[in-house]
Amino acid sequence: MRAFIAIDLPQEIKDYLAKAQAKLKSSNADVKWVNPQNIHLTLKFLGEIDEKQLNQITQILEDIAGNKTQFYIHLTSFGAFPNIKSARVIWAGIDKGDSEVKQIAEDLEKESEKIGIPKEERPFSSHITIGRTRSSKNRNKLSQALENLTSESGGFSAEFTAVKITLFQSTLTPKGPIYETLKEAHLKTI
Ligand code: 2AM
Repeated sequence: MRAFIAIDLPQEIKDYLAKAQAKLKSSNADVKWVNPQNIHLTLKFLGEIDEKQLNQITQILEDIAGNKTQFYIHLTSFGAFPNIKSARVIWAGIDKGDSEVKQIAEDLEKESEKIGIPKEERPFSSHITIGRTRSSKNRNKLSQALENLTSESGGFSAEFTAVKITLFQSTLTPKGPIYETLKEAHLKTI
């Protein structure tokens, strides 16, 4: 099965990101927006895993989560990869909570490599993907809209407590991916 590990977001954060998408949509850029219910913070993309690796990864999740404490994640900025002027992946960035997220991602990377999961070649950069461009149509308007949204962040930001890490199964369909929770591992209470 195809799987990945992520921080699932509370409903109010999904609603907040849906509002951000609505503001960015006014740029009329050619973007495939992520269904707000599917938005998450990816920690490690696993790709295809077998039953044995599924059991191993479940244990890894328990071990890592059991050693970490819940923490705050603060969303403030909006941007794009590879850069804001030529956006391909449009994201919400995280401010408070970034070092904790990175640490969990690094631990997952290290442990999953031991069970034969391919190593991620790109350096980890915490982000929450909210859309992917299909063409360069109106890319300048989109970059302006992303900058406006970030500068509004004094009044347009959100915070939540990360309480668990989730193993998702991802099934690709012509209508988009379907994500199902396979395992949730809770972080220690503050
Ligand atoms: P992204 O947020 O950076 O786009 C589930 O598919 C998640 O795994 C996506 O949100 C994506 O993170 C991440 N991912 C990493 N590598 C991937 C790959 N090769 N194919 C699909 N998704 C990948």
